Amino acid sequence: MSTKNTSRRSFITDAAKTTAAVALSATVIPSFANIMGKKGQASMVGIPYSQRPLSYGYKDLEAAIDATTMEIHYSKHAATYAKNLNEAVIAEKVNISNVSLESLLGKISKYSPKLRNNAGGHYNHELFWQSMAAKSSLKPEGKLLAAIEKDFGSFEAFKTQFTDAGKGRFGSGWAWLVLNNDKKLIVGSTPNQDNPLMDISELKGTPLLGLDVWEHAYYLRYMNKRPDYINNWWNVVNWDVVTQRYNG
Ligand code: MN3
Repeated sequence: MSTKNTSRRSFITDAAKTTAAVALSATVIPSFANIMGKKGQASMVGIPYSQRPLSYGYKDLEAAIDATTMEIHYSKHAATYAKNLNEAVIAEKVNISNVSLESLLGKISKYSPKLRNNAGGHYNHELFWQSMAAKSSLKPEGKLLAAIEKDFGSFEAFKTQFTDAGKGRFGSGWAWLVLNNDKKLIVGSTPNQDNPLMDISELKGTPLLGLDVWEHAYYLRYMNKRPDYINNWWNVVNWDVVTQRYNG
């Protein structure tokens, strides 16, 4: 009884420390590029996974997503994935100073469902926020455009395939543009918070663009009309960032 209480108390203390560290690091460090940035390497020992600040305001994506949805999605849903990921890496004794988030995802089958869901949830949302911009060029240029035209026939054909992947994902999940191991661009989807970096995923490769098709991402404005959400979402895709990922 007393042992149980002690371990529970120490867990709560650890969790409180994590929460404090998140709050502290959010105040002190202006950008978390170093957390997920350079191939996800957490560069400072002891700093847990955190959300990067958005590069736009909640209202700025109104062409596709209303401000309330953005606020709840970023500050509640996605924040919870980051918080739960931090809890899970502590509980499962993952040394995040040694392991990038990407490589953790690559061997996610070794860990608990909590770690899988929240590592995926954190990675996917960070990628999603960065994949959008208030002003979109509406299509890529250069080498990425050429590759899309080569692998899908045309940019419009790619958009149709990607849209269909998002529409066709049963229940909750993500649609993806992925560079596979043969350096070919492919489109697909994953369930829940899985992603193409995970060893358990059928769709495999480097994610270049991801679309959240969970109802929490669109229901306030679009209700049951997921296709309308996807069609409008093309108006806020940040092709500069997607191109950087492709070139990288
Ligand atoms: Mn979401």
